Amino acid sequence: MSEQPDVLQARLLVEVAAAASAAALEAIRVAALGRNGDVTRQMATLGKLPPDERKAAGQRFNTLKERVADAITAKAAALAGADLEAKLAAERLDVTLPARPEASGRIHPVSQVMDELTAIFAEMGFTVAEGPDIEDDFHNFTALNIPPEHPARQEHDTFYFPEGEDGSRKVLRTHTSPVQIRHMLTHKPPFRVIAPGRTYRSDSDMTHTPMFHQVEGLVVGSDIHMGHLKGCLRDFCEAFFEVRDLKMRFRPSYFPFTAPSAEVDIGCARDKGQIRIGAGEDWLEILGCGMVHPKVLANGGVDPDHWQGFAFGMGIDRIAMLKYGIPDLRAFFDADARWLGHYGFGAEDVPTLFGGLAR
Ligand code: 2NM
Repeated sequence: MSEQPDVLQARLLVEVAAAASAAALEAIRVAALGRNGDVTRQMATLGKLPPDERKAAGQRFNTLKERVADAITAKAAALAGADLEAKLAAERLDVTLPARPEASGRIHPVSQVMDELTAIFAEMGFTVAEGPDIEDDFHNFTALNIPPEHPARQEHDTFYFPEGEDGSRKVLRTHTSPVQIRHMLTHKPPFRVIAPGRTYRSDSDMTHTPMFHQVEGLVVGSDIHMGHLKGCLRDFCEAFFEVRDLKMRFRPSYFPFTAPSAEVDIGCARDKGQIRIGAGEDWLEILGCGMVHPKVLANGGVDPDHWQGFAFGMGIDRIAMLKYGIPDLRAFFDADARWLGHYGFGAEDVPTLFGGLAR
């Protein structure tokens, strides 16, 4: 015995209204309007009615079907909205909370000093260049005017890789100069770049670690001369050590890749093992520099008849120790959380020239 259309419609609308999920609503739709659903089956019997009743009954079922279908559509939309509201409520975040209040990580002095010197040189128009730690003989030595039998290859205490199939041996770069060679080979002058990064020499004692950090700089332009070199390095040292009218001296020196070459000392005072920069009568060597050798420019694809350049290099670990009074180099690479807690820097204190290099 089937239900009267009014009763059927009322029951279905109540069921639709009570559906608690999209899945329950779909089950109701199938049970009512599906191929074997209550509405579909009843409509299939309309043909058996006498012709005068058939039309009115058919219209009645069509409205019933429309109302139930509309109710289902509206309910589906309401359920989807409710699902989204529930998901949003479950994933609610308070974006005004402080960022990871439990974080206690510190920035390593080497990273801090790299950020500081990058900020200073960026202000002077330098960009940062990078290259591989594993280098070939050409970029690490030959292009830098260090021929195969040159003593610098031994002096540099190079870490060599095993011979490759072609008999050549890769090296762990002994300085960041190969980055500058790569930059010259891929860029047209004029340019100013610094190359900070890891470097490697087989040397380990109180003041040397087999891996250490260097920054080198290269400026190539027309009519570049020693005066530019001296002005650039004075500006850098005064900004980095935060000393005005810093006492500096340039001593003649030798590097295969520069001519003339110089080593730079800054004025300091030493008392009881403590070093004060920018005061006193002592000197402290902090960097090497020079005018890039014409052969090195040519090896980098830069025409030495049209362009000149100056270059410099310094040890980052060493200047970090000097600036921040860190006594033992070897502690730099011990990954000791207490050491880092003491000598490290806050991640939010990003060095800038206007906001201060270090707080
Ligand atoms: C130093 C001292 C003097 C230097 C030279 C070059 C290059 F690639 F342009 F030839 N880069 N760095 C250089 C010059 C490095 O370090 C003590």
